[in-house]
Amino acid sequence: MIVITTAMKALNRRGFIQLSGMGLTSFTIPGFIKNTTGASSIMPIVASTWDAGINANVAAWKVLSSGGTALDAVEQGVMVTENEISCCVGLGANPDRDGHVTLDASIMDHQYNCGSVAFLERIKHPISVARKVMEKTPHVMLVGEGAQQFALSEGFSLEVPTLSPSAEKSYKEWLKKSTYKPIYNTERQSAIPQNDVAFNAPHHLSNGDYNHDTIGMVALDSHGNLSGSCTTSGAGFKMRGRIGDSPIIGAGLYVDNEVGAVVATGQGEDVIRVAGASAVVEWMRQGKSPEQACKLVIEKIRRIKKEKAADIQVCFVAINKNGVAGAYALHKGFNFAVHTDKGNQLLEAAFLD
Ligand code: SD4
Repeated sequence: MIVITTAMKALNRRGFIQLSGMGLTSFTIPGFIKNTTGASSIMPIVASTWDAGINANVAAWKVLSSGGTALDAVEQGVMVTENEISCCVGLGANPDRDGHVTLDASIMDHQYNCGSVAFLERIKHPISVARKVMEKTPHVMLVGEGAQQFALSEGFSLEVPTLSPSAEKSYKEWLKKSTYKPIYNTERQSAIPQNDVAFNAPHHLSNGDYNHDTIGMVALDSHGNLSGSCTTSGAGFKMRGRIGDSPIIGAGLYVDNEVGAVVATGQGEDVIRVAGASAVVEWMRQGKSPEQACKLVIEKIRRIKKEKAADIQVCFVAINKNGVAGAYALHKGFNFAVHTDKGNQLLEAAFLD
């Protein structure tokens, strides 16, 4: 049984689902079900950010539905997005303002093990390097040249440092003005005008395909364990050396197997200043639903940012130990994808404004 806590309107041909009423967008499945032998088993669930989450969820679900671990699911899921050309994930993404693509990623399992990389260049799958940091080093985070050296020592290939055609086009366009003006929801396939490249990315790639942003994913497996992952090129045309929230454990990603798993997307600086993902987990520990917990932290960001909150977007996606998924955003326009045994659906997140 799937319960959507708000009336649901099935919308367009792409299978998009909008939850009306703006109030609630929790996606609930029973965490514990009885199998034929009468023993309890757990129904897996995976949730991820933005439109790109749909494809990523498919790969994650393959792992989850065959009894695999949430950790494998969240790695393999976001690798799909790292393999695609987009504005904001993987080597095809937009560069920093000096013309270099620098990638951030993090991963966390059900036992508080975590690993991350930041400011990593020329490596195709930063999420897998983050996992190696977690599993093979005594550290949690490696950055820049050191992270790249480690990746090479683990057998990852050094890719050519050329920009993808779409990134090159966007970069040249951006250089004309070189302004830093955040445009939120660039991740969304239809949210902003085509060819608007001010801070993040063009809405469409040069070949006409839709663009997307940071992919964050949280999953619960059939063993009852949670894990999460996040991978991004960060803010397009950022200052060289800038690192966002995505590789910061507790900010862009946090997993507490007693409670839930949370991932963030949007303006990383404002996620970091509230220890975003960790804060959402703590609200869930106090009994809030995933959506309520996300909302409470979004409200805090708005209190802190005051009128400047109008210029940024921040969004959280959370799942709890019972297999309930929820999300919340500062502004309209954030969507997230949830896959259960009932299918893979794109949901419209609730928002403050
Ligand atoms: C960052 N949080 O680097 C990332 C970017 C992002 O949707 O998620 N954009 O700040």
